[in-house]
Amino acid sequence: MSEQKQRSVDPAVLEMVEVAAKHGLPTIWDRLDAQKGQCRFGREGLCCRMCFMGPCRVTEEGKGAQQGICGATAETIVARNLLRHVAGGAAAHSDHGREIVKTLFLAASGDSKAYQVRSPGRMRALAAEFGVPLDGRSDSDVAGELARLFMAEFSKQEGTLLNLQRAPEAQRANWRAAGVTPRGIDREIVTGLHMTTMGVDNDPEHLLLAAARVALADGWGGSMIATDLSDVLFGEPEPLRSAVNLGVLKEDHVNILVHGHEPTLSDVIAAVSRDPQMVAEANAVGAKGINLAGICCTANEILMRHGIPIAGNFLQQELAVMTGAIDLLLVDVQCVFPALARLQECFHTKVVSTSPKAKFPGAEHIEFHEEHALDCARRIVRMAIDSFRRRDPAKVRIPKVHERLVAGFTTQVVFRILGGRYRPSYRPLNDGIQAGRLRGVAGVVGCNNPKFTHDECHLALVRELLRNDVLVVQTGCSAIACGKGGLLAPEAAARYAGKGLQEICEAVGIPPVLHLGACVDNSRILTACAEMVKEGGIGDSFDKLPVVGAAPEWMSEKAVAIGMYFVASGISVVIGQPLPVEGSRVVVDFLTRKMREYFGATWSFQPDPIKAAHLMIDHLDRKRAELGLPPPMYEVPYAPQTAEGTPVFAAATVPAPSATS
Ligand code: NFS
Ligand code: SF4
Repeated sequence: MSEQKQRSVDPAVLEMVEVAAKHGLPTIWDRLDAQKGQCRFGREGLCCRMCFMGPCRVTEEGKGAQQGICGATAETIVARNLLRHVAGGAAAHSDHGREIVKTLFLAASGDSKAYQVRSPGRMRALAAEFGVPLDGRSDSDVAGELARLFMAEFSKQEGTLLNLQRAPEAQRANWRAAGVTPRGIDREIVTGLHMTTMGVDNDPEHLLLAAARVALADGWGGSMIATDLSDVLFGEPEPLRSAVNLGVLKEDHVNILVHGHEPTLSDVIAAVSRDPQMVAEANAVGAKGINLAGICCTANEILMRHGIPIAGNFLQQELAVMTGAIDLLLVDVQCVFPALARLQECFHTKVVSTSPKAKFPGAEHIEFHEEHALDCARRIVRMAIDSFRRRDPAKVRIPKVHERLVAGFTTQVVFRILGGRYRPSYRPLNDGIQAGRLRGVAGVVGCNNPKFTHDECHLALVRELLRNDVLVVQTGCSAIACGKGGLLAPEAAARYAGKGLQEICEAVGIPPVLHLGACVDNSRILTACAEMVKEGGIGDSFDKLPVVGAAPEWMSEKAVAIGMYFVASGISVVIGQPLPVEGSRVVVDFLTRKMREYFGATWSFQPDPIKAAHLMIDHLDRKRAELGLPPPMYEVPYAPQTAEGTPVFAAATVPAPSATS
């Protein structure tokens, strides 16, 4: 039990880990144990497999080879590997963005029942921003031109990305000076990969700057396009209430779990599962209805736009199936455990893969094509209904754990909620920071990683930030973690926030942690920062803003790309586990120090969440001092905290802060 306690701070997870043990089923934690003694060369970035004279393993000094067979040094190998990771992450986000643009084409053609422009207002605002003529043109006309404009961003051979015009001049000047202004998205990824192949680029700094350029093509390109056009197509999010954790599954309903990233399918499934005809078919097999829930970022997408509940984050995917209550698990791309399909041997759950890019042996593959979205969705929902009939009630065990949350914040929503309908503005936010009521803003994002106690770092870090009057914005699995921990509920401010942040939350009626969506929606943090700069008074470039980022439990290459585009955009980032670069002092020095000279920001590595929070708070205070802003308005009571000693979950067990503490 005590060993299991270390696996997660989420009681729903601990309950399911026992269920897994009872069934004799391995979980991600068991598979991690089976890898004990993970290779140090890999961890430190010192293993090279770029050609087949190798693989080569090197060390900077001491025992063993100090060069690869070709003569590549540790610093070259480490930098090359990092660039490859960034290219992988950027490719994932950007290919997702491309699918959204394709769907916008389809919506513009008017041939699709499933896809329409649900937010013409947002579309017209984007068109105006990018000089697409609007006068007398129909929505589909404008949608078509916008789709063409953004599709060209991927294959662009000349010129630089359109969205860069949203960045402050100081950032654009930094990029020009460093030679990292991103050109076409596909081009940057391909060029980056080319540079890493055997016998091309050997200069570590040059490789790392290329990594920054690839990452910027993700943040200001692929990811930002995915966010903007998803808002156009699927509707602009608005703050809404929902629920999170395995307790959202319903014993008496057909449960469909969507997992993955692209909203194109999950959005249609959300519509079809509410179709009265489908509900009637579910009733006919004895179910009270159809319950849709999500895992990972596709969950965040349909939460933001439809209020569909979230069953869990990254480390909960197989545990969700082990509840025995999932009739159908629908997956598309990214962050899907290959282990999932094997669970079909023990549970009735039907696993269905849908992306032409991702097949899972053992899963049924129903290739999803946007042109036939509704038919495809109906077929899948019917499969779920059929699967419900085979459910074994004896195996059903749904933890009675869930939390309420508010989500649906965007760069545009912040305008409205802060400034009101008649005077939408970032002024109140900037005022709050200027006066010191808010210390600053922190983006806390990213994955889970079984190397860390599940969710603990997210919760401990965010709670420490809140206590210190830092407004937190979130995406991805980190947002889900904090949702489960009760930090996204409206009453969280009274419970966890410092006095200044509490005042702001009460005045505006927001939780102290704003859920901005999926990981591609980290681009919302970039556009929100651009608005803060435009509003004025807290720094005229990103690197001057009292803003900081963190990914305490990251695991994905996508997280590396995200961190890199934040740092290259002037926003410092603190991550938990170090990047796989510790094998080279030159690379570590570049990331943690020298990047400041180029971009005004750096990476930091700090696995202890409380220490990480304090690094971030110190950073915000330094930025405030540099701007000549007053110190924070309210003193924060000293509370010695350690990661281990902090009760970070199960809100009921956490005493509300008393006035004297
Ligand atoms: Ni982001 Fe979303 Fe989660 Fe990590 Fe995976 S789901 S795109 S990569 S694990 S936060
Ligand atoms: Fe070894 Fe060089 Fe080939 Fe890498 S590129 S595997 S270091 S020989």
